[in-house]
Amino acid sequence: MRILAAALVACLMTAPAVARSNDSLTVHLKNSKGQDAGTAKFKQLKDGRVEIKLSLKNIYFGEHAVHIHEHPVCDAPDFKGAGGHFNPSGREHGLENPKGHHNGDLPNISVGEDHMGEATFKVDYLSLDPSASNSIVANGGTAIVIHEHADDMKTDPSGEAGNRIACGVITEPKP
Ligand SMILES: [Cu+2]
Repeated sequence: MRILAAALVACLMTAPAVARSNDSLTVHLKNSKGQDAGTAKFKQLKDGRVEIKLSLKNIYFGEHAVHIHEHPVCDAPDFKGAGGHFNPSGREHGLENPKGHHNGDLPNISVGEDHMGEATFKVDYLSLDPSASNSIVANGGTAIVIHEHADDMKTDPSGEAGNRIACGVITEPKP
């Protein structure tokens, strides 16, 4: 009986982390012309970080800023509806900012002459848990935005990254 109770407790403790439907989600991006711009796969890791695996296409050659923006809206061609950077922690912009940085700041991605780019980031300042204060799926969600230029990692609030050239809405997957 005691063994059974212990097993049950172990089960209850581990179940939510593996059984939640929102431990991972795939976001489809579109570019300003409405073309398929690839995917961003988000995964809540066991260590509390979120992994973001980008696989981009139909994006022009060069280094591009990648941000999470505050509204779950991707309105081509300018994607202004996505609003400003996702920033529940109320910090200034830039991964190299000594005062911290927006929750939506991510490293740049390098896109090749074939207009494709791959990158994987792991960050501890985002969450897929809808009840977390830094959740990217709470309140209807957020958006992942690719910019025309690289982020300089310091200029507040935009990182001087220029226009928005691709976007994907991040929402909680339906069970
Ligand atoms: Cu941005």
